[in-house]
Amino acid sequence: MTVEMQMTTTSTTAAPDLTIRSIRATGVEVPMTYALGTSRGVIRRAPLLLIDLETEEGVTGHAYLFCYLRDAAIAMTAMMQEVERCVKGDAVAPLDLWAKLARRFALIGVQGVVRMVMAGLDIAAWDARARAAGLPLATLIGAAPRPILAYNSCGLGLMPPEPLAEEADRLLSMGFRALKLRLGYPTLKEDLAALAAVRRRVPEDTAIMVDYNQALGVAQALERGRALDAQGVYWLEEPIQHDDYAGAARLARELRTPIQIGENFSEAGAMAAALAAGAADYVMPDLERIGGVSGWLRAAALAAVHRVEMSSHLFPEVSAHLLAATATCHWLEYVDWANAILEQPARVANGTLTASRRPGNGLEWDAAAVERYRI
Ligand code: SMN
Ligand code: MG
Repeated sequence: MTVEMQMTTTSTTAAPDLTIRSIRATGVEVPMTYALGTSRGVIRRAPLLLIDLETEEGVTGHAYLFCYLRDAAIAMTAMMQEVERCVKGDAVAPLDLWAKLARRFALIGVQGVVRMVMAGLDIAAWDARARAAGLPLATLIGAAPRPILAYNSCGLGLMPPEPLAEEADRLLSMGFRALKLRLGYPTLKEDLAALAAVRRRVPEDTAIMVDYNQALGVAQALERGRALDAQGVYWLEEPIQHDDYAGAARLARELRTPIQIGENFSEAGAMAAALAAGAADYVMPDLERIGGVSGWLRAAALAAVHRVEMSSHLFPEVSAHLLAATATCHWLEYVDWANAILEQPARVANGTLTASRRPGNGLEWDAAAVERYRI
């Protein structure tokens, strides 16, 4: 090929450079179809922060964050204004943006809501690049949208056995064959009763993951874990404080049920420490805590090297793209929380979710719904 031809090829296939014009953050609080009663409190409405990254070139990247608390959405909106001041006029280059902001926020620390808004920018930046390239995000990062096995993680919070079993039955619509049950009742007996009630109601081959949301001490986790070992639970999630890797390693060694952790990994470095400690059989990083798409890619590489199955935490729409490009792809956590404000909610078929095939990550706001639920 002549030099001239090479240049022509390059200029027609490369995505145009993008420059940040503005970042808009909009807090909404949407009703949830099923309340989420965890051992750490009940969530009935989902506070989300919608992010629009506008570029000088006219492409807009989208992302949303889950804020856990309504007031956190307000704090994160303010943090995002500081992010905007810092990166306005910069190229939409996610790795460079992360590095610049990590320097800017070194003193306050890249953690908590600071890290969450940085992840929001990263997700929106990758979306803008994928849109500009005319490719689904999964394709831009080297894979393609494909059906990812999902479990229904809506509901199944702490409640009496009868309504719990009813809810489990309803959650198996759309072809789901896997559910996540929240545990951490005051007694082991109640944990077992909740599990038994769900078991009795659902088909025998239904996978049941259980999540303690860090409710137990190590000794208690050993006791309850041994009892659960006889119950065929698919995984035992966050039984103890999330960053007690020595304790989790002991559980992983002594219990038969696989230990699942990861929604609290703070960037891939925390996941590296957890894996080095033998603290998990499975991992499930959270998009906004692991550092957005860029952080996810690092975590996926780490999981591949360690040959550990990796699942997602929340954000099913974007996670479906990322899991498609994850070598040790395991389960997608399905929640419907963003459906209320999305123009095209993620579609579940046959218990699987396939990432959007439109350019970008597929997130598009329903403007009327955003107005209705705006904080
Ligand atoms: C969870 C998710 C979001 C809010 C609270 C609890 C839970 C999960 O740990 O893994 O889905
Ligand atoms: Mg969890």
